[in-house]
Amino acid sequence: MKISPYQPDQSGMAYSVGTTLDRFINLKQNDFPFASGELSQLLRDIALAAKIVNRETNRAGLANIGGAFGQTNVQGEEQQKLDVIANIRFMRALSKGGEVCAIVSEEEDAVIDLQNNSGKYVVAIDPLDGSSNIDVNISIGTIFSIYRRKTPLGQPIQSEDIMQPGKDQVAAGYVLYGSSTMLVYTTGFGVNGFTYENSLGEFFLSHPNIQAPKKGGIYSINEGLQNEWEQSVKNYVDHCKDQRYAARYIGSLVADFHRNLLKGGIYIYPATTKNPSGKLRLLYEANALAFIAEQAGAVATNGQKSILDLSPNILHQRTPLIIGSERMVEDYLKITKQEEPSY
Ligand code: P6P
Repeated sequence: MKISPYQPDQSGMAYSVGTTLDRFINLKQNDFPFASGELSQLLRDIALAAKIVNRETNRAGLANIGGAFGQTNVQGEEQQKLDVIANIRFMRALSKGGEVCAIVSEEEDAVIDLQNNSGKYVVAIDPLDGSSNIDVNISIGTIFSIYRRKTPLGQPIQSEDIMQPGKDQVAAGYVLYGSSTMLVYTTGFGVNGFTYENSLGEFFLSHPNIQAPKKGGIYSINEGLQNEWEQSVKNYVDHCKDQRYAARYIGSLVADFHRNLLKGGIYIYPATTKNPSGKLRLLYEANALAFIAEQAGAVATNGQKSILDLSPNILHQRTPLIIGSERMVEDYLKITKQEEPSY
């Protein structure tokens, strides 16, 4: 039986694998009868910046833009040259695109007010996550969340427009600069993945309607920090070893998350003695991946609550992150006895 190249999505809309991102965005915009096209344009703006960062990343070793920038960011982390370049590229694309009023970036101490009081959207972004891997040619990524501003047009208000819980995201995604470059995103109607064709400068639909396996055999955690974990986390990792799960930890969140999303697995960055609130940031790392995870049938928690239900109190707030296949997160919660799973 000939297998149709057409894959019906959750809205029943049939589209072919190989559809360009631009055409897909237009098709999906039709799912929103009153859509003004502004979110569509914002997604295109992000894709444009991703293409540019992809080019910069691919030529880093040749263009002397690898290595350290010589400054530290608000996190106290040493900025790589590409961190700064990626931040500039996304800021510029979002500013010129005209749909955004404010940006929260891992690379910026404070909220960037774009002085665009007609912009309806707020973007929280980690322009280049895992950048310490750049110089050794290991996959890195961009992570982004999109919110509608809560206050009427005018200067955005941090407490209202910026500090929103993850459940209020209107879209979220990541770009994985790996053996191929992919953009994976959701607008709340499923998760779709697009692969970049360098020779054409286009993203093409390659992974329609991504569904995370309910079970998996991969666990991702930095076992070098074992002595900094609570005993309950050690108990879960021992469980993974008893189950003979594969240990896979790239040190690049987007790469670990993407593999676990497609193959089934769990990524854990728990509280440690050095980072008692966890290392990963709620606004521009955990929330976006949690939205994608839940849209793909997976789960994301801080050990006590769903990530998407956490209300941010500070801009660069950190959180423990346990994210991946539903049954594996369920086992984690049972074994660490931190929360009765409601899945
Ligand atoms: P550690 C990279 O700095 C990052 O934010 C994630 O991409 C990655 O999963 C994690 O931190 C690695 O942290 O402490 O294991 O080196």
